[in-house]
Amino acid sequence: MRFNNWVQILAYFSILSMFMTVSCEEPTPKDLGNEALIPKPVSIQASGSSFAIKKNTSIYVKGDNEDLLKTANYLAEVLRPATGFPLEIANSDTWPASGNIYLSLESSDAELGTEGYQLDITEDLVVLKANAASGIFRGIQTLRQLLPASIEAKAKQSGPWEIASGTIKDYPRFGYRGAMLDVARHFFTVDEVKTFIDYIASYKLNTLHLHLSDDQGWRIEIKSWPKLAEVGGSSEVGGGEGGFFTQEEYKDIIAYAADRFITVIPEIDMPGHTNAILASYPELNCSGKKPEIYTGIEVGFSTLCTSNEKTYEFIDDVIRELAAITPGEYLHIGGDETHATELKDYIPFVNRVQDIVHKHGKLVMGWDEIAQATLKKNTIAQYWDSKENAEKALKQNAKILVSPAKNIYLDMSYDTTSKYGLHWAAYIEIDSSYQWDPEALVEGMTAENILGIESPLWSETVSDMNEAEWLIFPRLPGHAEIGWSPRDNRSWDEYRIRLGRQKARFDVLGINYYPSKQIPWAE
Ligand code: TNX
Repeated sequence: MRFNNWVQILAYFSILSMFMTVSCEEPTPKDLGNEALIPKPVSIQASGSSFAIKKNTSIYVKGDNEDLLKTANYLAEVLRPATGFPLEIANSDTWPASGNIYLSLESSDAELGTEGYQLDITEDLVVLKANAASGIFRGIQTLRQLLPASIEAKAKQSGPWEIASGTIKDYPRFGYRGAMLDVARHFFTVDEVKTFIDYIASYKLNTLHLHLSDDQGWRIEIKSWPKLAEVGGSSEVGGGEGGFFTQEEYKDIIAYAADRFITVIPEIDMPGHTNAILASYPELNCSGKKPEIYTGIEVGFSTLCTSNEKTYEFIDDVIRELAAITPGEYLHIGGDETHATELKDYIPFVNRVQDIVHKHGKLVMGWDEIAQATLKKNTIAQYWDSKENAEKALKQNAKILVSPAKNIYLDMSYDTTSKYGLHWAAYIEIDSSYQWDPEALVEGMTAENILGIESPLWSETVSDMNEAEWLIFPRLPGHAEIGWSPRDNRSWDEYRIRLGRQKARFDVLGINYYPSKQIPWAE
């Protein structure tokens, strides 16, 4: 190009700059199919463009469903800190004007169930549809991951806040996707439990199992047996001060979880794992003697006195109080590793405790050993170790919650150099924590009799959430994908790359993750 004079040069550059301003307003081309989403959605159709959240973007909700409004508020709270935008919430019965986000419970797509969602992203609008607010909430987690990782920051960031365009249709493989936190071996504060809830919510899990009692500590206030918290709550592994949740604190945890469409299942482990109970109330010990408070990590040495009527009065009181403050349908009765209880005593004990739980209006969940007893209707056996017990449960037509220690235990070390974790079941690197399938473990254990999967985090070796994060991340996202995504869509070679691209999110959130060499961590 040749310019003959300054006027021409100026004219050229001013037209060019005008063009550039206009083109900056043009949506950035983006590929929805190449986003690093975990868990991987059921189907993605990319349309090659993008939507941008801007300072005047509002979140519109259709109708006045209270739960839907809650999800809109949650979305606004997720987006406000980093964008610095007001993201007002408004009501609209028709699709809003261009530039906005629309949440609607009018999906008319039965396949989505209660947790599925459809996300339609165009240059003009983001429309998130579901059959229930729980589906909208799960879809919001997808939306979060479609935004730059800096959206997770607590302070204002520069943006731009672009979301690749296209359509995602998504729903879970299993109806139950859980994680367990052992607050008994080491106590975790209410705030730490809430952080854990936020982590599991971001990967679309829907159940938090709280292991509230064990040899080393009792963690829930029971008004009719106050020494449980006073004495039983005063210890933990390693001799720390322990702690317990008051009933009000427990309700606060439940409400926080419910706002994230997560159900809490409390566990009172019995008849074994009960040293903290016996130290609080020695009359529940067959010897009547008060045992020493226990701060080690052995298992299988304690038992409630199964032949003493007082034991069942105790259990009745505890279950009654717990049932009254637990909205979920299940109570977990433990039942594992009862090496100090004879089988002839264990079986009638488990049978009787199931009746007590039913009397207080709840259903029973227990570790796989309970299948040695007669499982009552709707009792769930949690398979963690024994195939034989899983088979016994299946023979009784019980459903199984799948938590095989050597695949899914979050407390197993990664390898011999791991600073936290145990390794009695296995060393579990990221590949082996991802490459297994719930339906390929036990003969006859298939989708029809699998309730879902759960990742237990036992806390013998971790004393706070920062340490726990090192075991949780980066394995939990893979478990979430096993529970949510269709089996045939999963491949380790592709997954490890997607996981590596979550690094920026872990960093912004300040997560203390294990930087496995198996993963190509993206800078
Ligand atoms: C086995 S899993 C246990 C727990 C331990 C865990 C440590 C299960 C039902 N019982 O008491 O904390 O191993 O990995």
